[in-house]
Amino acid sequence: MGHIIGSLNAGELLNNELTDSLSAMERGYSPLENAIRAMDVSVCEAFSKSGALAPVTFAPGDRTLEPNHEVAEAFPNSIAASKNIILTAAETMTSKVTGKRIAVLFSGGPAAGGHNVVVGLKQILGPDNTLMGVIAGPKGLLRGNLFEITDEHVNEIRNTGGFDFLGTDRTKIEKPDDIEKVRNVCREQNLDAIVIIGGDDSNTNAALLAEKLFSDVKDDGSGVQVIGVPKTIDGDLQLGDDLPISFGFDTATKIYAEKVGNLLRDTASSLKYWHFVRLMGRSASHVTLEVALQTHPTITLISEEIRERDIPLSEIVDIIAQTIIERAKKDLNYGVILVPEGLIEFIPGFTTMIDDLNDKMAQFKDELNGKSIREQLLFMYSKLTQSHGELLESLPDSIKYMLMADRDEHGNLPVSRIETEAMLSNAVKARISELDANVKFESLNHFFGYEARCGASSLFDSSYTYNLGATAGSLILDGRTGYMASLTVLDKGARPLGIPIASLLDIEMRKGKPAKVIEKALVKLDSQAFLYLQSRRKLWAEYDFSSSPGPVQFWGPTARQMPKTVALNRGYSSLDFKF
Ligand code: FBP
Repeated sequence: MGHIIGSLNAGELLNNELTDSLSAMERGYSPLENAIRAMDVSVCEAFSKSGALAPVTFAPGDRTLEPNHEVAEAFPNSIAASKNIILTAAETMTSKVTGKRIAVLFSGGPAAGGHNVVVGLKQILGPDNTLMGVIAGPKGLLRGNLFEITDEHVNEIRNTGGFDFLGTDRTKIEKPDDIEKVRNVCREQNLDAIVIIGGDDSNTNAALLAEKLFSDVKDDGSGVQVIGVPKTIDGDLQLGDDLPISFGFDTATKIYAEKVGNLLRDTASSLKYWHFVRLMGRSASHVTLEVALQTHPTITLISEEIRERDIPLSEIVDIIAQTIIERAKKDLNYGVILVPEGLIEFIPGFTTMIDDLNDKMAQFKDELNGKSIREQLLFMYSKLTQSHGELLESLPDSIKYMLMADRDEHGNLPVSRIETEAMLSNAVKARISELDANVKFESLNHFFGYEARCGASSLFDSSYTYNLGATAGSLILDGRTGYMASLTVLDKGARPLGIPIASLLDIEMRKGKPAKVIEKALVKLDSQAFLYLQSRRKLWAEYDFSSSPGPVQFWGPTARQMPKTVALNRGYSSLDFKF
């Protein structure tokens, strides 16, 4: 009898060149990945001045950050040490630092390039220091789940996407108990430093750990250094010229742009569908803006604009419906509409309703426990203000249910699971039939999210992250703590920086309580990237001006391109990174 998972005789397949190479691929070695592993990444001059890769020292630069007063009081050690000054790479390190034990972990959502942070870190630390990998993110750190990273590991993970080498999670390290656990792990493992590779919330973890482990961890009274590395496909961890972009953004947007470019081609070929595409990126619309600049879709919604210009849902729907009707007059019954993942949090009325909901869910946590979603909703309608209750009740069930979903440990709404694109396309359909029943409108909904976070790392992300790893390692060897590694002037050689993390914290409401967190960088309406979109939008809506950038390129004319939004916002004269 045939077996459901295979009936071939394994013996027949052995000793065959094709099956040998296929089974090699089963182990995760695709020929393309092997070729990418072998690729050289660019090293910025600071690390290669002496001819070989060497760490650098840091000195105070000319930029000072202004911390929130309340935050400054809660982070006395970090603020006193950094004086809120951004450090800049000074010289090649001449003294040899040896015997340090450093742990590295991934935190939050995966992003391409994380593996190369580990590679850069390992190589800059050299053979005289030990790099330990923490399994499964902050949770693994609390459990003391560590192993030594070897040169063989480095060869295996070089230039590959994903975080699967170590795994990741979203545990928030905050409570005194957690800090004590980390302190104990540091003692047991004899650690001198921890590197946290993560986004805004993970770097908030890093700031707190740096403060709490500043001194008195080891028997001689010394502390454990903590360094952050800016990661997130969302691109919402940026700080002007001092931190042009988080890593992972470039790869993710290039992958989304390929898919959106393909859809634009498909729809201009088949001439009959309107595609509503929601793009990952959480609250900020950087991902959507970047993909729009790469592909020129028919309509691009930008959450920040909707909030700032106070555009209600009915008007968003009207704008889309009118564009569809106008195009129908030219027989263009198709197009692509980009919707940022976190749009729902920015629509006037929804913002305050979601805040109210977050507060009440935290306040009535015990009462909600054990209730079904329907019961929870009924309970909530009466607890929210009348207008918020009515708004929540008016929404489609799928949206309501997701708005009631558990927040993550950092208090974030799981926007990746809220089908805003479906809500919009249904509303647009209804509006079109009110305005002009003769207009042909067929829509398809898409969510492009998890597909891109672990894609093969772009050349930009591979190079950027290798240098971020080398920067993090240099900060450690230079004795620094509480800094985030960064690189500036990506168009002119790139220079390593250390940004004092505590100086970035602000007060925000999370789970109904004020929390000290790194503020998410949102799309600015006066930024060059947004203004560029603004100047082209009408044209892209009226005619077909789409561009199909194709797959992520590792060789060829566009291989060295950085994100367009970064080049435009930083005023670089070319799209190519130069280091
Ligand atoms: P980070 O901020 O941790 O990098 O995560 C980004 C992200 O990919 C968001 O774009 C998305 O909304 C979220 O993670 C999804 O989270 P999860 O992986 O927990 O489903």
